[in-house]
Amino acid sequence: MNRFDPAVAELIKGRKYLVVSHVSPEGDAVGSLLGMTLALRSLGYEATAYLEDPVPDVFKFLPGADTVVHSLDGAGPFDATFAVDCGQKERLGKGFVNLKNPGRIINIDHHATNDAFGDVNVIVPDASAAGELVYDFCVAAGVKIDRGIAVNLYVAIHTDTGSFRYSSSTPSAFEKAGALVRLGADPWEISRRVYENYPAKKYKLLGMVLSTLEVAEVGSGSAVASVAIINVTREMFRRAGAEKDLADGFVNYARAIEGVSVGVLLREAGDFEYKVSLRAKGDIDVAEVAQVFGGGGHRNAAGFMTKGSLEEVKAKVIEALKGTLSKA
Ligand SMILES: [Mn+2]
Repeated sequence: MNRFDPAVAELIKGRKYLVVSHVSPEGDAVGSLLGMTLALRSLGYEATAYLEDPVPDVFKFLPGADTVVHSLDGAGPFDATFAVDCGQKERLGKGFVNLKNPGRIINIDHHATNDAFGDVNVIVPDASAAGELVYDFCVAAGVKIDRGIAVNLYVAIHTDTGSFRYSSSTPSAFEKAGALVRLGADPWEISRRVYENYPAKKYKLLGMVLSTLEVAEVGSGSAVASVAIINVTREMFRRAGAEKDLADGFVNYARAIEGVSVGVLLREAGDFEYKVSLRAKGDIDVAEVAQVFGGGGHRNAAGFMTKGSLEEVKAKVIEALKGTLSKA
């Protein structure tokens, strides 16, 4: 018995499938979405790839990216929907939540905070990326992994492991990445397109964001942590002429500071509304902090949306971090 058998069994029942992933998609969302879509197509099924939000520019080179749809009006009925890299149904976006006929939902994910919203749930928190799970699905389903699938799954694993720097970089992540390189994924070509291909306006925006840096000591006694906070406003995006996804990854600059345990990026999403990204190094579980605010993620990387002024949101985050520290 393979943990993917129930997911593979869904393929016997139908011919028309939907593949979906989360809003604000990053490399693992897009890569695992497209890897799964191409895998289903290679087996002769009809597969529609849906993302509520646009494919970020850096991932537009991924094989199949030009076939992603952003509306499900009039789509379906589907025999089943494969949701990848997504912990909550709502995070798949309104277009999907409102879809009348998605069929059975096969939830394939690696977020420990996944609420098992599927009819079939394959949740593997040990996996470095949902891309690893799509790889396992391909093996279980007898998919011949071609270059297109390999490039997508390599990008999924490469981006979610922080280019194989994070603790999620398990032997299995390296082994699958190695297999994917053998199957046609070219590491330097992919790195060039993903990491050495930024528009100049991203750096203009980064300059403004880094100038907001504050480092604060949080907690007391033995439970003290250094927290680095940066923020990005709608005005900064406007001045840089940048789209919102150009701030993706900025939070890592905060975490990378010497002595800092948690990096925080506050992104102004609307009037008195912030998207908060948390990145930890060390023992603090930031998924726990995100859950206090109804968000989710991983131990080292989590996020949530919240209301309030910039100062109020900062204070709330620091308070929640204190709460987590005192329990650690
Ligand atoms: Mn992921």
